[in-house]
Amino acid sequence: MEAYLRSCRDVLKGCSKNSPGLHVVLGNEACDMDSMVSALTFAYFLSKSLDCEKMPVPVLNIPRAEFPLRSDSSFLLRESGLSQDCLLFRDEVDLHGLHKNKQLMLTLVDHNILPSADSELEDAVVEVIDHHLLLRPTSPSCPVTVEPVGSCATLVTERIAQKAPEVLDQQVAQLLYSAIIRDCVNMAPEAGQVTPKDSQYAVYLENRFPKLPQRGALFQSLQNAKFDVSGLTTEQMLLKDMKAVSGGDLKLAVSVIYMSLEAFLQRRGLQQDLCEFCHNHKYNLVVCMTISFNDNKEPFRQLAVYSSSTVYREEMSRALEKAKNNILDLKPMSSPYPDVKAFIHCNTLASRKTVMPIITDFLKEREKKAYQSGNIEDLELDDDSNQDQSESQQCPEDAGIEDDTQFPPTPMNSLVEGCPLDNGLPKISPEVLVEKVSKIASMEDTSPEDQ
Ligand SMILES: [Mn+2]
Repeated sequence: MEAYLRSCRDVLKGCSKNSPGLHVVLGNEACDMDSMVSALTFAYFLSKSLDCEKMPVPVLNIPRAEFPLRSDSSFLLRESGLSQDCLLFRDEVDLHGLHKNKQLMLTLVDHNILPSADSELEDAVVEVIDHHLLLRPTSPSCPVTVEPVGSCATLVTERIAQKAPEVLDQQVAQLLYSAIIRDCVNMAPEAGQVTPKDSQYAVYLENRFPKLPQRGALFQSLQNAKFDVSGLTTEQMLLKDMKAVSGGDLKLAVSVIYMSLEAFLQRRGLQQDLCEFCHNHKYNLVVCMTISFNDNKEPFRQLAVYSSSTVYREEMSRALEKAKNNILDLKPMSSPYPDVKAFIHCNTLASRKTVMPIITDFLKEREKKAYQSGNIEDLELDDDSNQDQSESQQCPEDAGIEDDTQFPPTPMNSLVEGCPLDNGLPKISPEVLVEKVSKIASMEDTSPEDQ
């Protein structure tokens, strides 16, 4: 496999305007072990099994500089005898440029929809293999394999086992097996990730490759590598396993943090770190999902919502607390910081895969409301600024009030009815804002979703 991966780098180097181009296999932006393994092994499978005009190459969907933060993935690579020098990262391949020259085919693994920054690449997508909630409209030109299994690597194993079992060797099997064992939490049913198909293909790999490391020991070593956050800065911890989502005026980061929330909150200057993180990466909100293990090795989840804006923080917290069927079962816990709301996640089965749809629904709902009301409530009331002048920790950039100086986007209904803001922004006085906010609050109280 290493020879194949090295040849991918050579193909990229020799890729000129006249060459046929690349068939890129791309994992998701979190670039966790599952995404890395699925991209590497599926591209390798394609390279063996297709008479392909465009060379299949795996691309890891993060800049190379971020790879050391994926401590479990780099550990697995070392254990499998692969060098990270032979990998290709997102900042080393100009996907948009290739696409413009009609030199790109794209297979998505471990995600099924491209983030908005990549939406132009959509018509290059020729296949999808994933285990997340299907968000993609079906199209006859793009076969989609989406099943709610514990690991995307299970679906890749299935494909290879069915179509080209000879492609599996010890090294490829070790990559796939590790990703499955890790995502399915050592195949423990109580962790709620493993499905019968995951077990079926884990056993298939064990039977064909008896020299694979023993399950429990493998899981423990991957776990140790993953939780090895010693020496990371808060920013690196937030970036380590992060997904970004945005909608309307909100851009937020959802980070999984591998320690207890108490330990995380005890880091010195944490609120300041979060504030700087938001400023540097242009987020208004951070949701930190911590995972730690109790003495019985059972997972324990907690969650924190940070924003320097009280409105954003409260809205997001409320959306998570009120998520349908109380699926997260959040119980508030105390937080040493005014800008951080902390919760215990009583449903320990709910991972980020459960939390993300709640957040995207929340963003969609906010956008819908903003359109309906001509965006007035987007002018956020920053009540912090009146309260505590001594808050030197506050990042002024993150306070919402300066949004008032910008024109909000034209509401949809202006296309037919004329725009309520055609004459510019209404004069906003504090009284008007208070009235507006209380009106919104009372509307929300009677919303059918709340009952
Ligand atoms: Mn996955």
